[in-house]
Amino acid sequence: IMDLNRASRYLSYLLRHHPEAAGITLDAHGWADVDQLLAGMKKHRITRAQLEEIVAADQKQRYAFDERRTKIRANQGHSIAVDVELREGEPPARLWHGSAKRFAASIEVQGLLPQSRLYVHLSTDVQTARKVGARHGEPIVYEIDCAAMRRDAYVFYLSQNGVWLIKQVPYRYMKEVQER
Ligand code: HQG
Repeated sequence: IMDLNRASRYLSYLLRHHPEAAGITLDAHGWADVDQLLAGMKKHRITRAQLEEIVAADQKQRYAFDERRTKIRANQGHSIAVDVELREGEPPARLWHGSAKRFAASIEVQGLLPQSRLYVHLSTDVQTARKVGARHGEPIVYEIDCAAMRRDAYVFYLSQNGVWLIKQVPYRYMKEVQER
């Protein structure tokens, strides 16, 4: 299990950020050839069956096979410019974003920006947002007024694995959630 966990993290790294590390390329829609990927995963050798297991067991459903199951891609989270054919969606009235306190001053000026990724990632509850933020340091959580953003014609996307994504969030739609 532990080994597959590490292989899964490496898979994220390859399929979202650095396919060249396995000597492979992604097509315009983010797809990698499964055989080439397996052959290129020299640091974490896994079998086709183990790859299937990682994809099926992934808690966040981060990966998807194409219909013929010859190609695989990450559903979201990329830093490289691929078009994973995100659908636009009508978000709930409020969503949350978890960050680190050390980014707060910058966020108050710039709002939320995708930084190294293609989109800003939003969470559907405060607890999840706090966990995401804690990956970067002492967490800070913001509530996003999605209803107001929709009235102002901002477009939200929902990834295949249910993550809300947006290009940016100006600070005027954000409110810090006081921890209790
Ligand atoms: C921050 C995981 C300064 C932003 C998680 C975040 C997530 C700013 C950091 C997913 C800023 C970027 C994504 C600004 C935003 N000034 N800092 N103007 N705007 N930031 O890792 O949201 O397990 O790229 O708040 O669950 O932390 O990998 O984004 O702290 O859903 O599938 O810049 O990754 O999912 O960090 O995480 P990241 P994230 P997986």
